[in-house]
Amino acid sequence: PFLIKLISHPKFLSGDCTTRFIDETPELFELGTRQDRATKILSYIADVIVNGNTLVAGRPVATRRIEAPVPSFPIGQPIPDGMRQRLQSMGASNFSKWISEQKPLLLTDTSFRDAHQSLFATRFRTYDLLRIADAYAHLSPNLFSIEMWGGATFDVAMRFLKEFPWQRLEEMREHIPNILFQMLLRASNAVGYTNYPDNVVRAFVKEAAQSGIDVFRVFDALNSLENMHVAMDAVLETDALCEATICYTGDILDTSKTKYDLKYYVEMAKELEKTGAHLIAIKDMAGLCKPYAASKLIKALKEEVGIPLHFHTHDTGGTQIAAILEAAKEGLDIADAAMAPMSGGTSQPNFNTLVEALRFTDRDSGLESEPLDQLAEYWRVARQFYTPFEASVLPATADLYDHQMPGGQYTNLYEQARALGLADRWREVCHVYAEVNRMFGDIVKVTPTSKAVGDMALYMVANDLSPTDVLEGERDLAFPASVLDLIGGRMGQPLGGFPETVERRILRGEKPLRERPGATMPPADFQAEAEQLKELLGRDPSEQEVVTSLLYPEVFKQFAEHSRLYADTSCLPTPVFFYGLETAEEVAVEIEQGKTLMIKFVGVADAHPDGRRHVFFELNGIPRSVTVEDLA
Ligand code: 3PY
Ligand code: ZN
Repeated sequence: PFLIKLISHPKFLSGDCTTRFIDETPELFELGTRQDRATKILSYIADVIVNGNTLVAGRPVATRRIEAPVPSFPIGQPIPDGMRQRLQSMGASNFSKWISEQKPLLLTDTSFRDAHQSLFATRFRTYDLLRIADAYAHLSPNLFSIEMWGGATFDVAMRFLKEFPWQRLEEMREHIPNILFQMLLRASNAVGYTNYPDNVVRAFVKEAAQSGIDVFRVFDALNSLENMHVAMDAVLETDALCEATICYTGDILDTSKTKYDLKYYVEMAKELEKTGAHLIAIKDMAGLCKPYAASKLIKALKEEVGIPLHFHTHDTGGTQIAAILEAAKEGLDIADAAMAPMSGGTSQPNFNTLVEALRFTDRDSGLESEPLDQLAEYWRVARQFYTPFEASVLPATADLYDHQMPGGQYTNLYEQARALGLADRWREVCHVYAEVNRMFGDIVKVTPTSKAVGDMALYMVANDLSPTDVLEGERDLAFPASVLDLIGGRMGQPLGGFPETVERRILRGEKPLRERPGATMPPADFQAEAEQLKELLGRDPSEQEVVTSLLYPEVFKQFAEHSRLYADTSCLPTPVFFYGLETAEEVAVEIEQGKTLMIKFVGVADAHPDGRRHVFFELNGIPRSVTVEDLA
């Protein structure tokens, strides 16, 4: 292609064929890279056609192939200003005061993050998120925020969806300049499952704020304040809002329980306020904060702290829209909900009906329902692309309040149990999860501590172990790595510590860490990491890439390998990414803004004796073939 382009270039034809001409005519190379990218994308599609995508193998098939319609909005009209412009003009502290003065209940839409994390394993692709982005900017400028990054989205993007998570953030930002972007940050666990060195956490926060995050919801999985400071201080150095988070567990209505009582939460909120945080989140990750508990909690917090309160819950038990309404009555400032088709069950309560439930009351959100319903319709249809990941677990029974499993884990753990052949023993898994929690001293369970409790529960059920077998048995047991991390203190220290028998039996003589893990972790060497990445990528890495590789070295390496082989496959429509193309099907693939490839699948030849197959396409109307190895 380079030669064809060269000899057909007007300047070359006119006789100017010095080597300087080649140096000064970059488009010759551009075409080369573009064609290279096209070949890589074709290779990806060919591979999926021949070998399938392991991500969906053996799962229910999504049959929808055509795009989900997007709501219309006035084209060419400027994007209305929203909360983001207000934050930028007022600054974080004044904006926080402004929130406290608002009568309407402000609302966050979690559809872009927690809803799909909790309903179908975080599998929503950037492609489908971006398609609705412009409509959000135009139709719902008065949302408080969109929760759209962090939590599990970061690693799932690279690990399974083969996307660079920072690209999602930046592209969404380009399309939605007016609504606050919110992320979930696991304090020193950042967006991972284990504590990281302080300098990695700080660099991550700085990069995230620069790339477009406006609200950092910072929580620690054991509610350890000392573990939250590094991340929160880093947020406070940016212009973003620092939302200090209390994870809710137990039941404040049960006065026989004293570990996580009302006083515990009020004290924690007061401490968090002292840090200079702009907002406080009550993160009810398991949907345990029952309506009357929410009322009691918000009432007490409103009396004791001056900064706005943001309530996050999961509707696993089906009770939680009532919790939001009760909290709103007591002066809650902001609530989380998810677009109707992305709501309910292990996800957040229903945004659209919440808006109507508040209508004509003191806390009327003031949001119009019609545009929100149009946005909801998009999610209803786009969800059809994700049939393979739909969880088959049903809403929780009242045992939810005993096992206390977070919404994001509930569906995942069920899938893990099913994979181990334990689907019919799900109730037992839930029961053992509760027993593990009690055995570990009744801890806060949210990523990553919840993962350790879940891993332990599955391990015990699969091996028919009781707590007595674990604590008193003679057998040499190989506990899951996450359990060793948790009990070894490497996820931080729980209130009151772990029971000594548990430490002794699980750690078998290894001394647990008794202080903040980050305090003793050597700082990461960013320079050395950058040099290694230069070798891997064949170019200088970006700062985003360096911090990503420090967080997830192996996952990043595999993602880089995917990009080397197949270029950026995030531009493929979701049915094509999961299933390839059907014979004679043609799709338009925008590989960058304004550059679209028309790809038509023509057919596959029989396998060569060495197992390779030619796969035929038309690329922009011109026949092209690529060769793939048939792994069958
Ligand atoms: C996460 O950490 O990803 C969570 O959603 C916890 O609730
Ligand atoms: Zn959540």
